[in-house]
Amino acid sequence: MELGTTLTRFIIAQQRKYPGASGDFSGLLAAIATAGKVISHEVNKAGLIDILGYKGKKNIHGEEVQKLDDFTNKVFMRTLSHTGHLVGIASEEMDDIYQIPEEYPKGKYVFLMDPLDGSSNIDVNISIGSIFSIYRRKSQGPLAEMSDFLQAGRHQVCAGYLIYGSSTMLVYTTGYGVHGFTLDPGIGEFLLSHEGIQMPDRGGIYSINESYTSQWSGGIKAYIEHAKGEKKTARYVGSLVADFHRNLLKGGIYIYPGDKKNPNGKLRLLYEAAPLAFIAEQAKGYASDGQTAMMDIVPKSLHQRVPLFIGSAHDVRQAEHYMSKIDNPS
Ligand code: P6P
Repeated sequence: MELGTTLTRFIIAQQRKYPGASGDFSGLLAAIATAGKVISHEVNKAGLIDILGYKGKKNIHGEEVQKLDDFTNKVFMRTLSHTGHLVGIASEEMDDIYQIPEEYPKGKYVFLMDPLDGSSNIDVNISIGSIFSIYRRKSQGPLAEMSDFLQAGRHQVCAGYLIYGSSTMLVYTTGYGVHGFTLDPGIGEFLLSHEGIQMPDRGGIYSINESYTSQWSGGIKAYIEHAKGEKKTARYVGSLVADFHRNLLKGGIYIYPGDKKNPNGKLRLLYEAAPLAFIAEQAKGYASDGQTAMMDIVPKSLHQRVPLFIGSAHDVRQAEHYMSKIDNPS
């Protein structure tokens, strides 16, 4: 498709090209795009209308100030609840699953999200993002059930992220490649800017927080030394979506490992690691927890954490090799 194609036109063309591609996603992706536009608008002027900070503060309009995480969560909930495609929603910002209200039409999918990842970076003007994942429900009844959400990443039907940076982009996959759309705020449209994104098999970048070196396993220490020996450069923004997006386009590996204190690391399986793993694999990259393919891990709980190794396939496999050789010698 020619660059500059609108998101809507691209989705319709995809449906024609791939009979398996469901038309349901056009409604869902349109709602996600709408949420992305609203959030982008707020994020880009956050410093002005003081929507940063914590609940209980009043802004210049005397309105209750919401944490940006709460604000973005509400924006997604409002735009997605009415689509008629969902039966339930899960979010990093909500302890339990949310049932689509009786008065709204319900559908056959469940939606999971980290509505605003990296929000601590917003007040220093560093790119942040929203990550989402969509599964077909397994249950049949009137209400969503936990089993609809606790599915391995391999069963995702759609995954993507919005990145609010020098420009706002929507990047997603429905299993037919990875495609990126850049928001033209002048016309309020997401326009095709990156069709069929493919991640280089080897990258020149490693992303990890080296302040935790003393807590790493011997295998991770050895791999990072190897990466330095290969002259990979260090890039770590402190915002997963920003680090992932750069590595997706340029090649590289992002690692958030488990350690002695937090054996499962910090990142969430269902709405951070699994959706980005779907994108990585669709872009010829790879993701694992250091041993098992991220897409094959069956979640046991909604907010389960998992170590994350994601990016260029060769680089992730090499990190796994160092860990199996040093941390788990057979
Ligand atoms: P640390 C942000 O809080 C986040 O979830 C990711 O976006 C980011 O990569 C990571 O945590 C940063 O964590 O421990 O390195 O500050």
